[in-house]
Amino acid sequence: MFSNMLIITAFIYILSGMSHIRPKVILYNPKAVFYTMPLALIALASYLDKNKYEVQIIDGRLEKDPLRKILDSCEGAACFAVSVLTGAPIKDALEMTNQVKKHFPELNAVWGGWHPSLFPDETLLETPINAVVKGQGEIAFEKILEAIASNQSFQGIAGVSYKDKATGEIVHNPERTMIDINNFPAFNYDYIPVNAYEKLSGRNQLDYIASQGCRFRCNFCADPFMYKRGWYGYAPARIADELETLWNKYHFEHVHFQDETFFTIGSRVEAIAEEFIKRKFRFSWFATMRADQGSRLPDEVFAKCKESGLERVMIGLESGSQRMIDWMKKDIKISQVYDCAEKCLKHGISINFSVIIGFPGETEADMDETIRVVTELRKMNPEFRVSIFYFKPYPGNEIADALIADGYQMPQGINEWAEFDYVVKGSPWIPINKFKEIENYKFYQRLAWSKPSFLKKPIQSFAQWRIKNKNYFFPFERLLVELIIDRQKLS
Ligand code: B12
Ligand code: SF4
Repeated sequence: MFSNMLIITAFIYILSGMSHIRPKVILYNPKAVFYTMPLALIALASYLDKNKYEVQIIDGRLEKDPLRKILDSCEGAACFAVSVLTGAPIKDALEMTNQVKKHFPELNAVWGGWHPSLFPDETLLETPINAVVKGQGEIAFEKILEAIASNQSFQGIAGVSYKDKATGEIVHNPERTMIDINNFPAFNYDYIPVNAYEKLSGRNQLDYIASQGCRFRCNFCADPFMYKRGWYGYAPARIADELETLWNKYHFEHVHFQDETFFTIGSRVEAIAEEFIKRKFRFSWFATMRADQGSRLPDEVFAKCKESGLERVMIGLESGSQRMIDWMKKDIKISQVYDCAEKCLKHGISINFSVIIGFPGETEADMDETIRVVTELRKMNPEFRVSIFYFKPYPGNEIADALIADGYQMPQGINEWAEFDYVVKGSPWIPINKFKEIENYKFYQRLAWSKPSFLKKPIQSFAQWRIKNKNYFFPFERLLVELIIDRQKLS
């Protein structure tokens, strides 16, 4: 009698345990050179019900042997899902997915994020994955997991393209309309080892995103394609509540807002700053600002932002030539850039300007104008830094489409996209002499307007003279610095 009872109890125990077995979902972030937190995967993980799914995030940038970890984790899993940006991350995503599919052919593999959203057909055709999620991922991914759990196909799940299991054909379900992110739960950073990112990035900072999308139409950017010019931002109190909870846990000294356009609504920014001040937050913060938004933002809001810890903003200047700015549909005026810079100067806020040179049709006069404007901005404050990039067409925008129509050869297929490198030296649209001049300018502007010191003064004056006269004859300062950097790399 007693042994029967024991068996029944054990049986009930096993059954109740089984009812708690949750499908395992493995989310992978491919290797990359920078160490921002994998916010896309945190967004997906946080949206899924913890009682229903056992979610694990694996970041290729943190693991010594990511493949081993993935294969161990995929044992018995319901889905292996990867977030993929265009370029090098594709290579790692592909290698890991191929291995997963080799070891677990029946396991559903899903890719989402910017690259698969731009190229769903190619991605499905040339990889062993089962489905692609396009655009905002939270709901579509949950629906995929529900379909897997009930052994259904992905038919009809908005925002998903998939390979039909029976025919192998690619099926595109209708697009999913982006919804307000205020409907989604707070990001659960417990899914990642927050301290490990701090160590790698060298700064005790938290990556956080307070909005999704962008309302603008710049024709070199993939955002209008991805989010169809939609934008949603968290309510100010929510941002403050979440950051307060996170600060009490992690004690970061800086928050890096990863939003495309943080300053979209001036009154919202003001309310965010007021919340930070009211709660006496002790961290500093960084965010992106469009020059038109900054020039419209009242002085007292700049002052509140500064008081609340705003340290630096990132402004996409793109070009100093108004003709080029208009051509790229940036919808800003150079006067707004200066206006914005003046306000930041007044309130002690630093700026990173980002500039792109070498657009198709850009003349040398346009390039000279960019250099002139950059020089003016650099002179205003050593803390106004400028990064100059060379234009390279990347997918999902009007410029790329026009170039393709004109016969420009973009990478063909997933393997060529994996080799695609955004950070290039030069552009087919820049004459070689101009390229050399810009490379010299990039070096000397840093020297000429870095923080002055008594010892640096003569070298700085000489650098300023070189820039003014476009005289880069025998650039010994540059050669010396490059030699030291090369030596350091070798040692
Ligand atoms: C942080 C960041 C990075 C990080 C990487 C982030 C990471 N995954 O580890 C670093 C610094 C490495 C990086 C590098 C670059 N980046 Co970047 N980056 C960003 C940034 C600012 C934030 C990304 C983010 O976390 N967003 C927050 C999450 C919640 O949104 P999301 O990524 O869109 O994710 C949602 C959906 O896409 C989807 N989703 C995403 N992944 C997945 C996966 C699955 C399985 C599913 C179902 C859904 C899904 O669901 C998510 C929730 O809704 C974005 C701009 C932005 N604000 O999004 C640019 C952005 C993604 N980067 C971009 C670019 C151009 C670059 C660089 C080229 C910059 C440069 N000049 O070097 C490099 C290139 C990368 C490379 N090829 O090596 C472009 C897009 C490029 C592209 N086609 O892939 C963006 C959009 C900026 C822009 N407007 O141009 N970047
Ligand atoms: S460049 Fe910036 S402002 Fe322009 S569309 Fe892209 S995200 Fe929006």
